[in-house]
Amino acid sequence: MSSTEGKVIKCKAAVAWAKDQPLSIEEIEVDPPKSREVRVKIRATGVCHTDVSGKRAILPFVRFPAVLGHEAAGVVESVGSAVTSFHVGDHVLTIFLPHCQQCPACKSPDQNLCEKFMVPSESVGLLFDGTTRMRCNGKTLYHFLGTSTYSEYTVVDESQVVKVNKAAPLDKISILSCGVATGYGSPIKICKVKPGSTCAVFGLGTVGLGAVMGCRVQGAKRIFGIDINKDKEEIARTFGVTDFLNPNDHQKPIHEVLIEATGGGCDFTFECIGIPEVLQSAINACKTGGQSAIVGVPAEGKTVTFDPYKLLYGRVWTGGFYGGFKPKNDVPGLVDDYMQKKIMLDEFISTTMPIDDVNKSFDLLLQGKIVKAVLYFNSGDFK
Ligand code: CXF
Ligand code: ZN
Repeated sequence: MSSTEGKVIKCKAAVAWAKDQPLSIEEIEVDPPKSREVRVKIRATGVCHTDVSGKRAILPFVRFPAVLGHEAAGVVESVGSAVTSFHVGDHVLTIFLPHCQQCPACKSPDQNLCEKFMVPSESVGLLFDGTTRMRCNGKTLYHFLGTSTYSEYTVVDESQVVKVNKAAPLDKISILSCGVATGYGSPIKICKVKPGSTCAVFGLGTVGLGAVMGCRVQGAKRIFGIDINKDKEEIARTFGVTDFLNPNDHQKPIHEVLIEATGGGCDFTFECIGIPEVLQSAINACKTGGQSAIVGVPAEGKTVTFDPYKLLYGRVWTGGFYGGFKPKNDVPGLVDDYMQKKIMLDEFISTTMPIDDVNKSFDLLLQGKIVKAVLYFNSGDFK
């Protein structure tokens, strides 16, 4: 039993008071977990584009004032009365995609879209019982994606935490909580890339580099990496890109360049940004019978137009959240793969900084200067 169990905890958090405002470092109050919840001490939390999009309110999943952050690793501080599968001191990742293990999707081996993920708009920012666990100066703070990891302590439903190997470094494995797994799983679980394939990955941020890593693990022969930031070439090659293309260096649309370079199109393409024109380009770059996966998340309300003949000629347009992984089944194995050096994680992390620098990390990400920033609350943890 921890000394804080059952009590309200006062701790540091980055609060997004309103759309487009810089986050503000505050002392907040965090309630104890209710019966099927877990209170986690966050040790490391990654900065994902979805957090930046949350701040800008271009996704439908945010209600202000909010505690953003969803990609994190931490230690269980206390558990609710009905929680049996977590104990104080367990090392966990928080995951935006619930895994209730009871709904039809969770029971199916081929689907990961837990029905708890389908939050009606009136429930945005609330935990599953329709209430919140955080306040600042008497004001209610809303949760983000059920996780809110830009707080030193957070309360999460038991379906949104996964127990992992205690020997694994929390700062490194925190990034398996969203971006890396989202990219890495897409060639493995969503498209099931075949050995010898030709693949193209559009957008070489964390998700795109994760997808490159997945293509390589599946035995792809040729992996095109596409990004308008020329500085991405070097890191992309370390992850397995064989051919780097910068659309700004070409007169023709990039899908035509790909069709020419491959003699007819790619077997698999992955759009890892969420821009409608790029989504079109990715389906256009597939050969007949090829597959294109939507992995990046477009802003709310964006639509794509496409030529139906692309699909009549046997192309498959697919997509999915969290790389098709089922969190409780797959995440412990991903952590173990990292420990056994079967997957890279360190190479994604460009900078590790205190939570106080959260706004700086958002700016660096938007400017394309970093791949992944990991934030921490206690300087002693990773020094
Ligand atoms: C997002 C995808 C859209 C729903 C919220 C989470 N994934 C990762 O950032
Ligand atoms: Zn994310």
